[in-house]
Amino acid sequence: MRFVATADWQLGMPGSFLPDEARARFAQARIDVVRRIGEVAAEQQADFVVVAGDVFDSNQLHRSVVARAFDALADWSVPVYLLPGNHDCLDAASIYRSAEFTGAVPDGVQVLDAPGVYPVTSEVELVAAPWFGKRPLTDLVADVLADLPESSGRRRVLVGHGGLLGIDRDDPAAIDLSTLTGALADRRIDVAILGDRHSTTEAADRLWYPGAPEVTRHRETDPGQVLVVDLDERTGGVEVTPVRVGRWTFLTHGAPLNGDADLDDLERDLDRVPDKHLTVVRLTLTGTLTIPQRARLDDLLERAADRFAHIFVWQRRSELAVRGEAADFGELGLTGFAAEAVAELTEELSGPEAEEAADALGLLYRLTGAAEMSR
Ligand SMILES: [Mn+2]
Repeated sequence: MRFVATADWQLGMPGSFLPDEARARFAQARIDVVRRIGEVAAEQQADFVVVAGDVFDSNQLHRSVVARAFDALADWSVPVYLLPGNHDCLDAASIYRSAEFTGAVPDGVQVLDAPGVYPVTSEVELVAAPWFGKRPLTDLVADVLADLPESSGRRRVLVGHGGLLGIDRDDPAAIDLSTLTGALADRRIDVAILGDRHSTTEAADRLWYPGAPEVTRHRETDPGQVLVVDLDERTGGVEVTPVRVGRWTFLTHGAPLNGDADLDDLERDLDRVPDKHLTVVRLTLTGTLTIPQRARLDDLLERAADRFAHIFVWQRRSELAVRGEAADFGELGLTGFAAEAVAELTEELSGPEAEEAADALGLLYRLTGAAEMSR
């Protein structure tokens, strides 16, 4: 039998780091990927889909997020099981208990709202460990494994959510890896699917984090996928195939900038990135530029911002100096107040306000240069 494993849809995630226009498209992308997961499940003739927590980014979401998610799920031909995770836990304010949820659940959608065993087909059952609060005081996966009833003869898929003890975190809710791998080794469960880590990860044999189907942060190394899991009901053998479903990309690009040739390279590298409107670029810029080169960089970044979903300089990892010479402005023939400002700012370049001075000089250069040229 075959199923699709996914997690961390984070529906309704605010994306507040994005410009308004991109933020709306980013939110829609998380709904669109739900449709695509349904298509993958149908194409792959999966028996069901399981979402291992953080289906919703929060329990406090505008009702349109639930409505749109349900519209997408209503088109699915494959049943889906939703596990509450830490972001969408089953607390008093749970989104799974809200009127907009309970009043409109599409056929084929089931919430795993209690720990324990859920028969899914004649051959397989889920062992679920849902979250009931943001800070559980125990390892929920270990708890459900400790209470596991005797085998029904069905193959068992554990569905949980959380980081691994000692690897991701050390809080009391962290999942103990050895308890879990022990249960896998002695076949109390056949495969384990966990949410929380947004990068697709094989944490141990038959123990997988599918990752977020649509990227959420730059630090994720391998997001944008779901897992097609083949479970041999006779032998218990497991084969996992990641399938790409995400459309957005968050990339980090490092550029040493020490002259016009480096700026040419940066311009060319950015130009080559596909699907710019679905790409967020984080730049680490190092080196030293002259004032005209700095002005060219600012102009280049402004034009890139028109094309990319978002592009920004990662200040913490960047160190870009500007080498100012009054001669840079010589050809512009500045006089009076403007010439004085240039002289003052150039001096500031070696002081504590160097960054602000470089910004100002770059801007001044662009403005006066542009004015000069249009004369
Ligand atoms: Mn998550």
